[in-house]
Amino acid sequence: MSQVTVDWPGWPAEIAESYRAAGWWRGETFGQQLSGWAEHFGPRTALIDGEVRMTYAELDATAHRLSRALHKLGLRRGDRVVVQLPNRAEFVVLWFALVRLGVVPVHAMPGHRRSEVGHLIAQSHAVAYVGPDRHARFDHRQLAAELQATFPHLAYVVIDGETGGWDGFRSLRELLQTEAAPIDHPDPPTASDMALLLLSGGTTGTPKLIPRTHDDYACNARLAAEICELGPGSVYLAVLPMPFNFTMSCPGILGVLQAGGTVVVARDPSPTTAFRLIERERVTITALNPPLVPLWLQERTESAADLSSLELLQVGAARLSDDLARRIRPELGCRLQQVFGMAEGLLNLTRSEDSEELVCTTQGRPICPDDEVLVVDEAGAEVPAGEVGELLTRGPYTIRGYYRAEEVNRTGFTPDGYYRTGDQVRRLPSGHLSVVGRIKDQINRGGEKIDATEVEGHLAAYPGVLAAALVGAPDRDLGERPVAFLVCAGEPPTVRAIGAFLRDRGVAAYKHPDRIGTVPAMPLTAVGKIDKRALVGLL
Ligand code: J2J
Repeated sequence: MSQVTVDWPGWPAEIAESYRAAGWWRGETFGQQLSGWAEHFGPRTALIDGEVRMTYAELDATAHRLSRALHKLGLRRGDRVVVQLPNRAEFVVLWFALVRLGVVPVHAMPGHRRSEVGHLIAQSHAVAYVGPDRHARFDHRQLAAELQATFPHLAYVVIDGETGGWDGFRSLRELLQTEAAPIDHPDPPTASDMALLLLSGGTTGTPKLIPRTHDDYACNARLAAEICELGPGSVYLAVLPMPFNFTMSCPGILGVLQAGGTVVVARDPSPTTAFRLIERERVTITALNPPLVPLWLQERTESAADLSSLELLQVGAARLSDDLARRIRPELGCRLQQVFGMAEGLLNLTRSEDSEELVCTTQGRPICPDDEVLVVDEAGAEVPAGEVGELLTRGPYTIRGYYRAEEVNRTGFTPDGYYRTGDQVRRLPSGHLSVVGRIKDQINRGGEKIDATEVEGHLAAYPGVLAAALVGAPDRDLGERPVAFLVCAGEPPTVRAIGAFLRDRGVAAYKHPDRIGTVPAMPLTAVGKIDKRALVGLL
């Protein structure tokens, strides 16, 4: 019997039972976990953001207070709320306040604009949007007003900062200060409920939402924390965006908190800020994407900051070159851990006991003994050991299907529940995976994923563009950059003109092509698809 809900396919009942019996799923919601942490670690520091320092007891009490205020506002178990906050303590407090109510945060990235946030709201049928007032020279109140005009179901807008006189917008600060009465008829979530919705990197042109349950997400964070040997003395610096799965739970914020450690917020990802915070707060672990690594190595040669507390540097989200990997320990004086993860679930980590060679040349191995991994050829048959194929996976924290996406789920997963990652890997006898390529139509811009089909849809709307294809051009700093190939009637547009056009359409800046190429006609493959390999060959 399959545990099927209308919105998303869960795990088959007997498999779910086996995950519970094995102890991967512990039946505790994040609200219950936070209460438990507050009991165990009460006076210890949970969260540091600039001059703000919160103990576990304070984090728990503040999240409780905000839960009550949000309930009073009208939010109820099962509602979805799009959260778009840059790195700050309020993100953590709000996240726990929502999940404790059973309200589902939909994780938007700070760089997302009208197109992306609008899709998230439409797809999740969100009732609320929470954003900053302004961030990175962008006014999120203006965006929220446009969104409310477009989506009648978007009943509430909550702004962290000045509401600026917009009609009906609520201030997060005021909600945090509200002393609302205890909730009359509480309707708390259960651990098998969807706790949050993450955004997939996408390949199909329409964004896909990833439903993660309390049970499976807690398993993800806890196992990662165990492998990273986290404890009450661990201090984690959140450099990458906090809503990113890597920063949230690999082990990230949730892994550190369940171990009784401290999360330190970096409000910007610059190495200068990070080095200052590492020295000041005696940070022991942090996580970067590959483009930040050379910046850190450079800063190390110029900065007198004391990094001696830093034990572990995690790097993931895109392929780290073996050469850069080998420089980390000698130049930064800390251990490297490679991280190959995905918001859909499966997480691979290198281990402290791994040889230097494995740590520098592979992307780790799965964190759970019940993670099932297959490496298959185009026909779906397993390839011989050591050969390259597509990675398929299922396990206790890997989804069985996207949220409200029945059609995509039919092709994105095998009939027996494996997620087709679209990543090409080689598996070593030790179980370590080496990521060698990708068969999905996605560009990985230094860790930021771009759905080629989605951007092509926008480009095709540019006046005079007859056909458009977005490809990844190899790049020394970012690994890949997006390049648009266009077939044009008349004069081709400039990169600037395309950038302005995409900005007007509300497309996040990281998706804008860095270069434009023109072709008289798109090269086609034997089956009549655009031959992207041939286009990359033209670069
Ligand atoms: C090569 N490609 C990688 C790596 C991810 C931890 C870390 C990263 C993510 C993430 C994450 C890679 N080498 N080390 O969710 O928990 C590419 C693969 C993968 C896709 C997933 C986490 N690490 N990738 O990056 O959902 O192509 O998650 O399928 O954003 O990133 O992207 P995303």
